[in-house]
Amino acid sequence: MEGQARAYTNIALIKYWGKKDQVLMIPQNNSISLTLDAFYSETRVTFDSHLTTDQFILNDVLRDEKHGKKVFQFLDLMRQHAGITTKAQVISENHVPTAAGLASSASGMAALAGACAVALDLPQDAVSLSRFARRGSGSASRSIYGGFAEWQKGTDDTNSYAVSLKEDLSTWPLAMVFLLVDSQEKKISSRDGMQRTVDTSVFYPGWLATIEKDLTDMRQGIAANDFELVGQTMERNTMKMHATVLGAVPPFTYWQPDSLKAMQLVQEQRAQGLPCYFTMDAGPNVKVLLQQENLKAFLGVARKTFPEDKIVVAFPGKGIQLVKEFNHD
Ligand code: 2P0
Repeated sequence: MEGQARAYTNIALIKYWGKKDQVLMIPQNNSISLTLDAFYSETRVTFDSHLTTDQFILNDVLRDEKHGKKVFQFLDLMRQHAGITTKAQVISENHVPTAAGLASSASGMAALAGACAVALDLPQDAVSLSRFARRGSGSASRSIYGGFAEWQKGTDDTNSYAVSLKEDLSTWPLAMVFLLVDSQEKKISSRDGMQRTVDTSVFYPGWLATIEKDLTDMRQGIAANDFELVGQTMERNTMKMHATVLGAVPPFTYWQPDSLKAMQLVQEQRAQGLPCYFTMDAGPNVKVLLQQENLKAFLGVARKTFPEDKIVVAFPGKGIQLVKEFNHD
């Protein structure tokens, strides 16, 4: 009853921002992402009848009930699927570049879902894995696939899952540069932030009213390898997401002064003829989408404003990898 998986993180170009059902993790809108190679999670799970409690070890540290809550809840769900009560040990490693300060529930929960599916002999096709991963963390549903994926919101547990839009990007070399901004304030988690926004933001109806147009444009841009269309649509979508949180009660923002500096850098470069666009998630870091042919020029400029250790380059990544055979050394 052992399974192991590796999953890469993904960044949403069209954001998942709001749930319809907080238990089943049914989102308010479809989202579209790019899986990246720079950050990944490797997880091994062992269901063992000798264990009296679940154990979660992340990056060599045993996590307590509070810090392991999402993992333990996910194990309960997988046990239900398998019809067992056996406790499990989860050993997970997040591979994140030094000083990046990035944690990812997307790669972590996707890897855990894959490892559990192997260990419990549950279905391991992409749709089933995406459905399992979604229950751990919404964005994890998209990390099953390499390249571009779309999480189709669906209406219930069976039809809310991600599908691949374009896995092979060998004819369209893209890159994403992370400009890492230190957060001084206590973070509002994406889960709490999106719920407060759905419940209270006067701008949330505007988000929902315009999302279909963003999705249509993004799908068209990806299908046609149209960098401008993908970039413009991504940037306007992230700006709208961040506008909704200003209308929440009480209002909040994920931006820090250096986030604005990074956004300005991108817009200035674009005005000077270098095609690049930014996106931001539930935190202050800025992620810049580029074509690889412009990477060197962009990095040259970025290094004048941001220290080397605050710049991380990522390329499109692969889908989930399941490991069925174990080496017990
Ligand atoms: C996304 N984010 O599409 C959006 C954009 C943050 C901003 O998915 O509550 O950790 O576990 O489903 O997946 C981060 O939220 O939230 C996220 P839960 P999750 O990537």
